[in-house]
Amino acid sequence: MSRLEPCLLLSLYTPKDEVDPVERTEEMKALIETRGGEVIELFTQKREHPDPGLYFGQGKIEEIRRYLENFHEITTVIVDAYLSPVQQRNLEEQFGRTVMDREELILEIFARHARTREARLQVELAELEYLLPRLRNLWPHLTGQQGGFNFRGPGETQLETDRRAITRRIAALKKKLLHIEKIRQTQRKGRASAFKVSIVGYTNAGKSSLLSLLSGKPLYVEDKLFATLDTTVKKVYFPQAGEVLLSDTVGFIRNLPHHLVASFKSTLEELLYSDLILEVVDVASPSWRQKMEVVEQVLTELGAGEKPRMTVFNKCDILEAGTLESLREQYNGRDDALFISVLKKDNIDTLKERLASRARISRNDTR
Ligand SMILES: Nc1nc2c(ncn2[C@@H]2O[C@H](COP(=O)(O)OP(=O)(O)OP(=O)(O)O)[C@@H](O)[C@H]2O)c(=O)[nH]1
Ligand SMILES: [Mg+2]
Repeated sequence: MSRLEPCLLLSLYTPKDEVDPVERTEEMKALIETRGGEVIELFTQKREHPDPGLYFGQGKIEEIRRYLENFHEITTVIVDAYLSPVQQRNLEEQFGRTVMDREELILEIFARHARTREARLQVELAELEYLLPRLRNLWPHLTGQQGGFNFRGPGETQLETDRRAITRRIAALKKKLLHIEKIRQTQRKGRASAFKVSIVGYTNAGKSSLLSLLSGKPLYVEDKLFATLDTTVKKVYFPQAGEVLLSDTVGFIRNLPHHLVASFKSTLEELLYSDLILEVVDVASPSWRQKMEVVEQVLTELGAGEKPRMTVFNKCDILEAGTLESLREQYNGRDDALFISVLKKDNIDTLKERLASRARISRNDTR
């Protein structure tokens, strides 16, 4: 077993926060674990707003610095926020450790999980766009010159060379992705007549597990965040409804880094071409309602908020019987919501019937 990398997690709470602090920490821990790290200690601070230079207050920085003096095995400090390039650099100087923010963490996970050529190109693009304003951070020993008026040291030159090379690579990546998108458009035309269902949901909800069960084909499923980054389309045959195309794609998370959203836009926009959006909710997660809101936001941003929808509440097998009962009552009589367990195959036949019935109706409508 490979050793987990010891990390320190830092969180700042401001009065504007909407997400429960415990949930936030749990999600960061899950992201860190997915990346192969382990949180040794958590430091938190309440503050009116983040400090523009250091993100945290000077006192807290001191406290963390003293802590790190005794824990040399901690090599990475992870901040549960999006840091500006300057904040990140200042914190690295203060702590003498690699400082990673939420965006870099998610980018690394995406980089590790990207399988197809398109996903790899998309992740590389997001990484380079993240890196570009941070290049200076990579050359602190060269660009740290003080006082020199209009002085351009060797670091500045190197920085310029790097910046140009990265800008060129970004342009090349965009071109390649555009080409892939064109091919996809052609494929889409070929599938225009089939009933298309897009499976969406928060990361780790059980989307791939469901697609695998419905299609009878094994798919990559793991108790990790962002296990899936590529769109997988499976043909499923439903008696009396014919062929239905089911697709599974990248999961959502709150505050998805905007570089990733931009890079994955074409993957996510596939949703717009579907006839039905099948939302999978991990109802065993304490914050499933908030996660549903995140999914709603992302769908709305993509322009898919008004698409026909069906919601499946998954992982009912690990829900307490009482909780499940009261939820069932709330959704009683709604044919667009279903309580299922992919693991125990509970209610899957009903789900298939409802999908088939939607496909049938749509087919008749278009005739
Ligand atoms: N207890 C329980 N676990 C489930 C159920 N369905 C899926 N899981 C587990 O949930 C975890 C995530 O499942 P995935 O299918 O990979 O989830 P996903 O939504 O595709 O996740 P990403 O691709 O990471 O966004 C896995 O460990 C599954 O075994 C269920 O009905 N009950
Ligand atoms: Mg998946």
